[in-house]
Amino acid sequence: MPCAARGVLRHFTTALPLLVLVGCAAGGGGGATHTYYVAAEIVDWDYAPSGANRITGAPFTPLDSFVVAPQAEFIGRVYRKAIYREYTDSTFTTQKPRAPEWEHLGILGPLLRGTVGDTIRVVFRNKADRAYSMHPHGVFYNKDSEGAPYNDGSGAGDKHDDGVPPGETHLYTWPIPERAGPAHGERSSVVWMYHSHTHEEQDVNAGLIGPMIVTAAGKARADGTPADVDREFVVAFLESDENVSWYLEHNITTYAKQPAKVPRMVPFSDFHYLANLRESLNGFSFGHLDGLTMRRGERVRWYVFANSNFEMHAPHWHGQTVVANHMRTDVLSLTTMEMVTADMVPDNPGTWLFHCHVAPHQLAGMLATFKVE
Ligand SMILES: [Cu+2]
Repeated sequence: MPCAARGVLRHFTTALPLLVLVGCAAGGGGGATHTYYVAAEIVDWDYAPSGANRITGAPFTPLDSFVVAPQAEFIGRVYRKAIYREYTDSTFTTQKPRAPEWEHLGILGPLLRGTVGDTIRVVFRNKADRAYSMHPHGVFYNKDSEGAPYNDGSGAGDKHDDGVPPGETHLYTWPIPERAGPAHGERSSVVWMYHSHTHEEQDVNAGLIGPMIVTAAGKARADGTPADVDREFVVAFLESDENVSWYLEHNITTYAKQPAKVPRMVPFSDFHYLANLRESLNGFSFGHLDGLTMRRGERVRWYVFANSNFEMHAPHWHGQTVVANHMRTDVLSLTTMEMVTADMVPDNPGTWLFHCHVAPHQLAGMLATFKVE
């Protein structure tokens, strides 16, 4: 048993000592347990921090401005959101710094990782202002680790995970069986998501979503990364519908210059509604996603996924091709909550556009660049 975190603890409040939980990440498969300390917390998130259009290299145009500049009836580029962040231990006092190669995760929660046969355990602390949860895709969970409330007949002891109240802590346990790893003939690793599912629509649009990578048994390095890959990137094509975020009213009253003039409960076709559909890559619009840097000839694996609205994205790489779904292409098809793995061996140095090919999404800023050195 490689990790002291193995035990019978299921859920507990902050009042109980957590000293028995010791972080570990033995890696490499064969029954290791990986313990992560993840908090939900409130941030004021800037979708375009430089204040300029980094794709055009020019100031925002009047057309861009309704999504980037606070105006009488529009919120601008900063929104209050709830996001997942990783901490070093069960005291939840020190955020774990992101490794440079993972800074591009942006608004996404921490990367959780395991190999088939391992177990992922998440000590979840709700540092936000309302009940949230962690619901994983792909991996195995019992009812105390599903993170979703519905009429499933589970008893009171299996409900705490459904919506962890502010200030409380829950231990989610997610074994990684064979069926959570790559299928026969697939690549050496696959991507899954986790997200809050207490009120799925509002929670995910508020920002509570993150990635998880599972590597096939026998195909991982000691740190869990797939041994046949040099560089991994995770990019979420996120249409964040801020109209259904829990923080819409806060954002209107805080950021719109004349909150009283902002119409509430407008139909989907209304411009006020469209202006709150934030199209981003990992929470960054108009070229603000940094860190997509690789070298020519490296074996690069891209994991992409979409958010939970009427998503219809077409991730497109300029200057290179990828292999995905046993097919060579440079444009993927990505619908709601779809997760796709694509491999690239970049052969063409330079700075290249990486964007959604859906025209309205481009107009709203769903563009980034990547760099091949
Ligand atoms: Cu799109």
